[in-house]
Amino acid sequence: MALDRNSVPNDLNAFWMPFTANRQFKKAPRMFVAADGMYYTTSDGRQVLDGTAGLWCCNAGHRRPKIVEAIAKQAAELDYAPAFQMGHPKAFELANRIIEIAPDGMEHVFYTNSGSEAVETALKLAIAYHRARGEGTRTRLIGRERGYHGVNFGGISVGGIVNNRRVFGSLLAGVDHLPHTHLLEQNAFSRGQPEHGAHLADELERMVALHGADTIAAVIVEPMAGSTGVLMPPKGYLEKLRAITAKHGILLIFDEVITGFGRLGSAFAAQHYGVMPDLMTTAKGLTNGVIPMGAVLSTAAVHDAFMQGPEHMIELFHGYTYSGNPIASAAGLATLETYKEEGLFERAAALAPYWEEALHSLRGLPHVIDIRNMGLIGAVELQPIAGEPTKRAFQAFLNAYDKGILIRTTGDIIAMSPPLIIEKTEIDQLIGTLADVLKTLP
Ligand code: PXG
Repeated sequence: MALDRNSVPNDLNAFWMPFTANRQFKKAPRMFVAADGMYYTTSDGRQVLDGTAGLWCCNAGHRRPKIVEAIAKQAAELDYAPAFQMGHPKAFELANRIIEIAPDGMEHVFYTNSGSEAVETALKLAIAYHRARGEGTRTRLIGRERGYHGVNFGGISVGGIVNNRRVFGSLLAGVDHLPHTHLLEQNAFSRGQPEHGAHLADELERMVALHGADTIAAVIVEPMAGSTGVLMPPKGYLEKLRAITAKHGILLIFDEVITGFGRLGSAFAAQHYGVMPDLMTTAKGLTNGVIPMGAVLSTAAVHDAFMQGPEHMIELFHGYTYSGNPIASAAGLATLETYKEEGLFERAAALAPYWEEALHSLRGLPHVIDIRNMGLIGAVELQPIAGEPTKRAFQAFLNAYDKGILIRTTGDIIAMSPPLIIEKTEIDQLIGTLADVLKTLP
Protein backbone atom coordinates (compact mmCIF):
# COMPACT_ATOMS: atom_id res chain seq x y z
CA MET A 1 0.00 0.00 0.00
CA ALA A 2 1.28 3.48 -0.86
CA LEU A 3 2.42 5.60 2.04
CA ASP A 4 0.34 8.67 2.76
CA ARG A 5 2.95 11.38 2.58
CA ASN A 6 0.37 14.16 2.59
CA SER A 7 0.14 14.00 6.32
CA VAL A 8 3.90 14.59 6.64
CA PRO A 9 4.77 17.23 4.04
CA ASN A 10 8.30 17.68 5.31
CA ASP A 11 9.20 14.03 5.59
CA LEU A 12 12.66 13.73 4.03
CA ASN A 13 12.49 10.01 3.47
CA ALA A 14 11.15 9.76 -0.09
CA PHE A 15 13.88 11.75 -1.82
CA TRP A 16 16.90 9.47 -2.38
CA MET A 17 19.59 12.12 -2.61
CA PRO A 18 22.43 11.95 -5.17
CA PHE A 19 26.07 11.67 -4.04
CA THR A 20 24.95 12.36 -0.46
CA ALA A 21 25.29 10.62 2.87
CA ASN A 22 21.48 10.27 3.03
CA ARG A 23 21.16 9.02 6.59
CA GLN A 24 23.55 11.62 7.97
CA PHE A 25 21.92 14.42 5.99
CA LYS A 26 18.40 13.54 7.03
CA LYS A 27 19.37 13.64 10.69
CA ALA A 28 20.73 17.20 10.32
CA PRO A 29 19.53 18.64 7.00
CA ARG A 30 21.25 21.55 5.30
CA MET A 31 18.66 23.39 3.22
CA PHE A 32 18.91 26.38 0.94
CA VAL A 33 15.68 28.26 0.35
CA ALA A 34 16.89 31.28 -1.64
CA ALA A 35 19.93 32.71 -3.38
CA ASP A 36 21.09 36.06 -4.65
CA GLY A 37 24.41 37.13 -6.15
CA MET A 38 27.17 35.50 -4.09
CA TYR A 39 24.96 34.25 -1.26
CA TYR A 40 22.60 31.45 -0.38
CA THR A 41 19.94 31.80 2.31
CA THR A 42 19.46 28.76 4.52
CA SER A 43 16.15 27.52 5.90
CA ASP A 44 17.18 28.88 9.30
CA GLY A 45 17.66 32.32 7.79
CA ARG A 46 21.46 32.46 7.56
CA GLN A 47 23.48 33.86 4.65
CA VAL A 48 26.08 31.47 3.23
CA LEU A 49 28.79 32.73 0.87
CA ASP A 50 28.87 30.52 -2.21
CA GLY A 51 32.47 29.39 -2.56
CA THR A 52 31.66 26.77 -5.18
CA ALA A 53 29.23 28.39 -7.65
CA GLY A 54 26.69 25.77 -6.60
CA LEU A 55 28.31 22.67 -8.06
CA TRP A 56 30.82 24.55 -10.25
CA CYS A 57 28.00 25.88 -12.40
CA CYS A 58 26.61 29.28 -11.34
CA ASN A 59 29.50 31.21 -12.86
CA ALA A 60 27.51 34.47 -13.06
CA GLY A 61 26.22 34.15 -9.49
CA HIS A 62 22.63 33.63 -8.45
CA ARG A 63 19.24 34.94 -9.52
CA ARG A 64 20.65 37.03 -12.35
CA PRO A 65 17.84 39.22 -13.73
CA LYS A 66 18.50 38.63 -17.41
CA ILE A 67 18.44 34.85 -17.03
CA VAL A 68 15.38 34.84 -14.78
CA GLU A 69 13.51 37.04 -17.23
CA ALA A 70 14.55 35.02 -20.30
CA ILE A 71 13.29 31.80 -18.76
CA ALA A 72 9.93 33.30 -17.76
CA LYS A 73 9.46 34.87 -21.16
CA GLN A 74 10.37 31.72 -23.06
CA ALA A 75 8.07 29.54 -20.95
CA ALA A 76 5.21 31.91 -21.79
CA GLU A 77 6.06 31.99 -25.52
CA LEU A 78 7.22 28.54 -26.67
CA ASP A 79 7.45 26.06 -23.84
CA TYR A 80 8.59 23.04 -25.79
CA ALA A 81 9.27 22.13 -29.40
CA PRO A 82 10.08 18.64 -30.68
CA ALA A 83 13.81 18.18 -30.85
CA PHE A 84 13.86 15.70 -33.76
CA GLN A 85 13.07 16.79 -37.33
CA MET A 86 11.84 20.17 -36.00
CA GLY A 87 13.64 23.26 -34.83
CA HIS A 88 13.15 26.54 -33.01
CA PRO A 89 15.24 29.68 -33.51
CA LYS A 90 16.87 29.97 -30.10
CA ALA A 91 18.63 26.60 -30.30
CA PHE A 92 20.34 27.72 -33.52
CA GLU A 93 21.11 31.16 -32.13
CA LEU A 94 22.67 29.71 -28.99
CA ALA A 95 24.83 27.31 -31.02
CA ASN A 96 26.19 30.30 -32.94
CA ARG A 97 26.89 32.24 -29.75
CA ILE A 98 28.73 29.23 -28.27
CA ILE A 99 30.83 28.82 -31.42
CA GLU A 100 31.63 32.55 -31.31
CA ILE A 101 33.44 32.14 -27.98
CA ALA A 102 34.76 28.61 -28.60
CA PRO A 103 38.34 27.92 -29.72
CA ASP A 104 38.96 28.47 -33.44
CA GLY A 105 38.13 25.29 -35.28
CA MET A 106 35.10 24.34 -33.16
CA GLU A 107 32.18 24.74 -35.52
CA HIS A 108 29.23 22.62 -34.41
CA VAL A 109 27.19 22.09 -31.27
CA PHE A 110 25.25 18.97 -30.25
CA TYR A 111 22.91 19.58 -27.30
CA THR A 112 22.47 17.32 -24.30
CA ASN A 113 20.95 17.90 -20.85
CA SER A 114 23.95 17.35 -18.63
CA GLY A 115 27.66 16.84 -18.56
CA SER A 116 27.18 13.08 -18.27
CA GLU A 117 25.15 13.04 -21.46
CA ALA A 118 27.67 15.28 -23.20
CA VAL A 119 30.34 12.72 -22.35
CA GLU A 120 28.30 9.78 -23.67
CA THR A 121 27.58 11.78 -26.81
CA ALA A 122 31.24 12.60 -27.38
CA LEU A 123 32.34 8.99 -26.86
CA LYS A 124 29.68 7.74 -29.29
CA LEU A 125 30.65 10.44 -31.79
CA ALA A 126 34.28 9.37 -31.61
CA ILE A 127 33.53 5.73 -32.36
CA ALA A 128 30.99 6.53 -35.08
CA TYR A 129 33.33 9.09 -36.66
CA HIS A 130 36.02 6.51 -37.29
CA ARG A 131 33.46 4.06 -38.61
CA ALA A 132 32.04 6.69 -40.96
CA ARG A 133 35.55 7.12 -42.36
CA GLY A 134 36.07 3.40 -42.85
CA GLU A 135 38.16 2.88 -39.73
CA GLY A 136 35.62 0.83 -37.81
CA THR A 137 38.31 -1.01 -35.86
CA ARG A 138 38.92 2.13 -33.82
CA THR A 139 36.62 1.48 -30.87
CA ARG A 140 38.92 1.67 -27.86
CA LEU A 141 38.50 4.62 -25.47
CA ILE A 142 41.24 5.91 -23.23
CA GLY A 143 40.55 7.90 -20.10
CA ARG A 144 42.72 8.74 -17.13
CA GLU A 145 43.01 7.74 -13.51
CA ARG A 146 41.28 10.26 -11.26
CA GLY A 147 39.24 11.51 -14.19
CA TYR A 148 35.57 12.37 -13.70
CA HIS A 149 33.32 12.20 -16.71
CA GLY A 150 29.89 12.00 -15.14
CA VAL A 151 27.97 8.97 -14.02
CA ASN A 152 26.68 7.13 -17.08
CA PHE A 153 28.23 3.88 -18.23
CA GLY A 154 30.62 5.37 -20.77
CA GLY A 155 31.62 8.12 -18.39
CA ILE A 156 32.34 5.85 -15.44
CA SER A 157 34.19 3.43 -17.72
CA VAL A 158 36.64 6.06 -18.98
CA GLY A 159 36.55 7.81 -15.61
CA GLY A 160 39.10 6.93 -13.00
CA ILE A 161 37.28 7.16 -9.69
CA VAL A 162 37.23 3.79 -7.98
CA ASN A 163 34.02 4.36 -6.00
CA ASN A 164 32.15 5.39 -9.15
CA ARG A 165 33.15 2.15 -10.89
CA ARG A 166 33.50 -0.78 -8.61
CA VAL A 167 29.90 -1.58 -7.71
CA PHE A 168 28.47 -1.17 -11.21
CA GLY A 169 29.48 -4.36 -12.91
CA SER A 170 31.72 -4.85 -15.89
CA LEU A 171 31.31 -1.40 -17.49
CA LEU A 172 32.37 -0.78 -21.11
CA ALA A 173 34.85 -3.16 -22.64
CA GLY A 174 37.92 -1.90 -24.46
CA VAL A 175 38.81 0.95 -22.14
CA ASP A 176 42.23 1.84 -20.79
CA HIS A 177 43.51 4.60 -18.51
CA LEU A 178 46.46 6.95 -18.56
CA PRO A 179 48.09 7.62 -15.20
CA HIS A 180 46.85 10.65 -13.29
CA THR A 181 49.08 13.71 -13.09
CA HIS A 182 48.95 14.46 -9.37
CA LEU A 183 52.60 14.29 -8.29
CA LEU A 184 52.22 15.59 -4.77
CA GLU A 185 55.83 15.10 -3.72
CA GLN A 186 57.39 16.94 -6.64
CA ASN A 187 54.72 19.58 -7.21
CA ALA A 188 53.23 20.52 -3.82
CA PHE A 189 52.35 24.20 -3.45
CA SER A 190 52.88 24.94 -7.15
CA ARG A 191 51.12 28.05 -8.36
CA GLY A 192 49.27 27.45 -11.60
CA GLN A 193 50.66 24.65 -13.76
CA PRO A 194 53.21 22.47 -11.99
CA GLU A 195 56.67 21.83 -13.45
CA HIS A 196 56.79 18.05 -13.26
CA GLY A 197 54.76 15.44 -15.07
CA ALA A 198 54.66 16.15 -18.81
CA HIS A 199 56.29 12.77 -19.34
CA LEU A 200 53.11 11.08 -18.09
CA ALA A 201 51.54 11.83 -21.47
CA ASP A 202 54.12 9.50 -23.03
CA GLU A 203 52.19 6.62 -21.47
CA LEU A 204 49.85 7.07 -24.41
CA GLU A 205 52.66 5.92 -26.71
CA ARG A 206 52.95 2.81 -24.58
CA MET A 207 49.21 2.16 -24.99
CA VAL A 208 49.44 2.68 -28.71
CA ALA A 209 52.27 0.15 -28.83
CA LEU A 210 50.25 -2.27 -26.70
CA HIS A 211 46.84 -2.01 -28.37
CA GLY A 212 47.68 -0.66 -31.85
CA ALA A 213 46.65 2.83 -32.90
CA ASP A 214 44.12 1.34 -35.30
CA THR A 215 42.05 0.10 -32.34
CA ILE A 216 41.92 3.43 -30.48
CA ALA A 217 39.09 5.89 -31.14
CA ALA A 218 39.70 8.63 -28.62
CA VAL A 219 41.43 9.89 -25.52
CA ILE A 220 39.24 11.81 -23.09
CA VAL A 221 40.65 13.99 -20.32
CA GLU A 222 39.62 16.97 -18.27
CA PRO A 223 42.18 19.62 -19.22
CA MET A 224 42.20 20.38 -15.50
CA ALA A 225 40.65 17.64 -13.38
CA GLY A 226 38.02 19.26 -11.15
CA SER A 227 36.04 16.68 -9.21
CA THR A 228 38.95 14.61 -8.00
CA GLY A 229 40.50 17.57 -6.33
CA VAL A 230 41.63 20.22 -8.81
CA LEU A 231 44.56 18.45 -10.45
CA MET A 232 46.47 20.74 -12.77
CA PRO A 233 47.98 19.65 -16.07
CA PRO A 234 51.76 19.77 -15.70
CA LYS A 235 53.49 22.17 -18.06
CA GLY A 236 53.73 20.64 -21.53
CA TYR A 237 51.43 17.70 -20.72
CA LEU A 238 48.39 18.68 -22.77
CA GLU A 239 50.60 19.67 -25.71
CA LYS A 240 52.16 16.21 -25.65
CA LEU A 241 48.77 14.50 -25.50
CA ARG A 242 47.69 16.54 -28.49
CA ALA A 243 50.82 15.70 -30.46
CA ILE A 244 50.62 11.96 -29.75
CA THR A 245 46.88 11.69 -30.50
CA ALA A 246 47.32 13.64 -33.75
CA LYS A 247 50.27 11.50 -34.79
CA HIS A 248 48.19 8.32 -34.42
CA GLY A 249 44.87 9.57 -35.77
CA ILE A 250 43.23 9.37 -32.33
CA LEU A 251 40.61 11.96 -31.43
CA LEU A 252 41.28 14.12 -28.38
CA ILE A 253 38.25 14.98 -26.27
CA PHE A 254 38.51 17.71 -23.64
CA ASP A 255 35.87 17.36 -20.96
CA GLU A 256 35.28 21.04 -20.19
CA VAL A 257 32.17 20.61 -18.07
CA ILE A 258 33.89 22.43 -15.22
CA THR A 259 36.56 24.42 -17.05
CA GLY A 260 34.17 25.82 -19.66
CA PHE A 261 32.60 29.28 -19.47
CA GLY A 262 35.22 31.34 -17.78
CA ARG A 263 36.43 29.28 -14.85
CA LEU A 264 40.09 29.65 -15.83
CA GLY A 265 39.76 33.23 -17.08
CA SER A 266 39.12 32.38 -20.73
CA ALA A 267 35.97 30.96 -22.27
CA PHE A 268 37.41 27.44 -22.33
CA ALA A 269 40.49 25.70 -20.96
CA ALA A 270 41.50 24.83 -24.53
CA GLN A 271 42.13 28.54 -25.11
CA HIS A 272 43.74 29.03 -21.71
CA TYR A 273 46.27 26.28 -22.41
CA GLY A 274 46.46 26.88 -26.15
CA VAL A 275 45.71 23.26 -26.99
CA MET A 276 42.93 22.40 -29.43
CA PRO A 277 40.98 19.16 -29.03
CA ASP A 278 38.70 17.53 -31.63
CA LEU A 279 35.64 17.43 -29.39
CA MET A 280 34.72 19.30 -26.23
CA THR A 281 32.07 18.44 -23.67
CA THR A 282 30.38 21.24 -21.74
CA ALA A 283 27.40 21.79 -19.40
CA LYS A 284 27.09 23.60 -16.05
CA GLY A 285 28.10 27.22 -16.82
CA LEU A 286 26.38 27.03 -20.20
CA THR A 287 23.11 27.99 -18.51
CA ASN A 288 24.62 29.22 -15.26
CA GLY A 289 23.31 25.99 -13.76
CA VAL A 290 19.78 27.37 -13.80
CA ILE A 291 18.27 24.98 -16.34
CA PRO A 292 19.88 21.64 -17.19
CA MET A 293 21.78 21.77 -20.48
CA GLY A 294 24.96 20.34 -21.90
CA ALA A 295 26.64 20.51 -25.28
CA VAL A 296 29.30 18.77 -27.29
CA LEU A 297 31.39 21.05 -29.47
CA SER A 298 32.85 19.54 -32.60
CA THR A 299 35.34 20.46 -35.27
CA ALA A 300 34.17 20.59 -38.87
CA ALA A 301 36.30 17.52 -39.61
CA VAL A 302 34.39 15.33 -37.16
CA HIS A 303 30.99 16.75 -38.07
CA ASP A 304 31.55 16.57 -41.82
CA ALA A 305 32.50 12.91 -41.72
CA PHE A 306 28.86 12.19 -40.89
CA MET A 307 27.39 14.38 -43.62
CA GLN A 308 27.25 11.80 -46.38
CA GLY A 309 24.72 9.47 -47.99
CA PRO A 310 21.24 10.43 -49.18
CA GLU A 311 20.16 13.82 -47.82
CA HIS A 312 16.85 12.61 -46.44
CA MET A 313 18.61 10.14 -44.18
CA ILE A 314 19.36 10.88 -40.53
CA GLU A 315 23.14 11.15 -40.28
CA LEU A 316 23.55 10.47 -36.57
CA PHE A 317 21.22 8.18 -34.66
CA HIS A 318 21.53 9.99 -31.37
CA GLY A 319 19.73 12.73 -29.45
CA TYR A 320 17.52 13.50 -26.48
CA THR A 321 13.88 14.58 -26.10
CA TYR A 322 15.20 17.77 -24.51
CA SER A 323 18.18 18.44 -26.83
CA GLY A 324 18.12 22.21 -27.30
CA ASN A 325 14.98 22.62 -25.20
CA PRO A 326 13.57 26.15 -25.76
CA ILE A 327 13.74 27.23 -22.12
CA ALA A 328 17.26 25.87 -21.72
CA SER A 329 18.27 27.64 -24.95
CA ALA A 330 16.80 30.91 -23.68
CA ALA A 331 18.64 30.46 -20.39
CA GLY A 332 21.86 29.73 -22.30
CA LEU A 333 21.52 32.84 -24.45
CA ALA A 334 20.84 35.06 -21.44
CA THR A 335 23.74 33.48 -19.57
CA LEU A 336 26.20 34.10 -22.40
CA GLU A 337 24.93 37.69 -22.67
CA THR A 338 25.45 38.18 -18.96
CA TYR A 339 29.02 36.83 -19.18
CA LYS A 340 29.72 39.15 -22.09
CA GLU A 341 28.05 42.33 -20.79
CA GLU A 342 29.76 42.03 -17.43
CA GLY A 343 33.09 40.85 -18.85
CA LEU A 344 33.07 37.97 -16.40
CA PHE A 345 35.71 35.81 -18.10
CA GLU A 346 38.12 38.76 -18.12
CA ARG A 347 37.11 39.49 -14.55
CA ALA A 348 38.08 35.95 -13.55
CA ALA A 349 41.46 36.40 -15.23
CA ALA A 350 42.00 39.77 -13.53
CA LEU A 351 41.09 38.39 -10.08
CA ALA A 352 43.18 35.23 -10.46
CA PRO A 353 46.40 36.69 -8.94
CA TYR A 354 44.49 37.98 -5.89
CA TRP A 355 42.79 34.60 -5.54
CA GLU A 356 46.16 32.84 -5.80
CA GLU A 357 47.70 34.98 -3.05
CA ALA A 358 44.71 34.53 -0.77
CA LEU A 359 44.67 30.75 -1.23
CA HIS A 360 48.38 30.31 -0.70
CA SER A 361 48.16 32.32 2.55
CA LEU A 362 46.67 29.10 3.99
CA ARG A 363 50.05 27.39 3.68
CA GLY A 364 51.39 26.40 7.08
CA LEU A 365 47.98 25.93 8.69
CA PRO A 366 47.36 22.56 10.40
CA HIS A 367 47.06 19.50 8.10
CA VAL A 368 47.58 21.48 4.86
CA ILE A 369 49.85 19.42 2.57
CA ASP A 370 49.22 21.16 -0.76
CA ILE A 371 47.50 24.19 -2.28
CA ARG A 372 46.67 24.46 -5.99
CA ASN A 373 45.15 27.25 -8.05
CA MET A 374 44.31 28.27 -11.61
CA GLY A 375 41.93 31.01 -12.74
CA LEU A 376 39.16 31.18 -10.11
CA ILE A 377 39.57 27.64 -8.96
CA GLY A 378 41.48 26.44 -5.96
CA ALA A 379 42.15 23.43 -3.79
CA VAL A 380 43.56 22.81 -0.35
CA GLU A 381 44.70 19.25 0.25
CA LEU A 382 44.66 18.01 3.83
CA GLN A 383 46.56 15.18 5.46
CA PRO A 384 43.93 12.46 5.96
CA ILE A 385 43.23 11.20 9.47
CA ALA A 386 45.08 7.87 9.66
CA GLY A 387 42.68 5.04 8.81
CA GLU A 388 39.76 7.43 8.24
CA PRO A 389 40.12 8.98 4.81
CA THR A 390 37.71 11.81 3.86
CA LYS A 391 36.66 12.42 7.47
CA ARG A 392 38.85 15.45 8.11
CA ALA A 393 37.80 17.31 4.97
CA PHE A 394 34.13 16.47 5.49
CA GLN A 395 34.37 17.91 8.98
CA ALA A 396 35.88 21.05 7.44
CA PHE A 397 32.91 21.23 5.07
CA LEU A 398 30.41 20.98 7.96
CA ASN A 399 32.27 23.54 10.09
CA ALA A 400 32.58 25.89 7.12
CA TYR A 401 28.86 25.68 6.48
CA ASP A 402 28.17 26.53 10.12
CA LYS A 403 30.47 29.53 9.79
CA GLY A 404 28.70 30.76 6.65
CA ILE A 405 30.75 29.56 3.67
CA LEU A 406 29.99 26.84 1.12
CA ILE A 407 32.98 24.74 0.04
CA ARG A 408 33.21 21.27 -1.62
CA THR A 409 35.27 18.36 -0.53
CA THR A 410 36.46 15.33 -2.41
CA GLY A 411 38.50 12.82 -0.49
CA ASP A 412 40.57 14.99 1.82
CA ILE A 413 40.75 17.84 -0.64
CA ILE A 414 38.80 21.08 -0.26
CA ALA A 415 37.82 22.55 -3.62
CA MET A 416 36.59 26.06 -4.29
CA SER A 417 35.29 27.68 -7.46
CA PRO A 418 33.36 30.83 -6.59
CA PRO A 419 31.06 32.64 -9.01
CA LEU A 420 33.10 34.92 -11.26
CA ILE A 421 31.32 37.96 -9.78
CA ILE A 422 33.10 37.50 -6.44
CA GLU A 423 34.55 40.69 -4.92
CA LYS A 424 37.99 40.86 -3.28
CA THR A 425 36.34 41.41 0.11
CA GLU A 426 34.38 38.20 -0.43
CA ILE A 427 37.57 36.32 -1.35
CA ASP A 428 38.94 37.57 1.98
CA GLN A 429 35.79 36.40 3.75
CA LEU A 430 35.91 32.96 2.09
CA ILE A 431 39.60 32.32 2.69
CA GLY A 432 39.59 33.98 6.14
CA THR A 433 36.71 31.80 7.30
CA LEU A 434 38.38 28.72 5.84
CA ALA A 435 41.55 29.61 7.75
CA ASP A 436 39.51 29.72 10.98
CA VAL A 437 38.00 26.35 10.12
CA LEU A 438 41.40 24.77 9.43
CA LYS A 439 42.86 26.10 12.70
CA THR A 440 40.20 24.34 14.75
CA LEU A 441 40.03 21.01 12.88
CA PRO A 442 40.78 17.85 14.84
N1 PXG B 1 32.45 15.87 -16.72
C1 PXG B 1 33.06 16.61 -15.80
C2 PXG B 1 34.46 17.04 -16.02
C3 PXG B 1 32.38 16.99 -14.64
O1 PXG B 1 33.00 17.72 -13.72
C4 PXG B 1 30.45 15.80 -15.47
C5 PXG B 1 31.18 15.47 -16.59
C6 PXG B 1 29.05 15.33 -15.36
O2 PXG B 1 28.15 16.38 -15.44
P1 PXG B 1 26.64 16.21 -14.91
O3 PXG B 1 25.99 17.45 -15.42
O4 PXG B 1 26.10 14.98 -15.53
O5 PXG B 1 26.72 16.14 -13.41
C7 PXG B 1 31.04 16.59 -14.48
C8 PXG B 1 30.25 16.95 -13.26
C9 PXG B 1 32.09 18.11 -7.57
C10 PXG B 1 31.05 17.84 -8.60
O6 PXG B 1 31.80 18.68 -6.54
C11 PXG B 1 31.45 17.77 -9.91
C12 PXG B 1 30.52 17.50 -10.89
C13 PXG B 1 29.20 17.29 -10.57
C14 PXG B 1 28.80 17.40 -9.24
C15 PXG B 1 29.73 17.67 -8.24
O7 PXG B 1 33.27 17.82 -7.81
N2 PXG B 1 30.99 17.42 -12.17
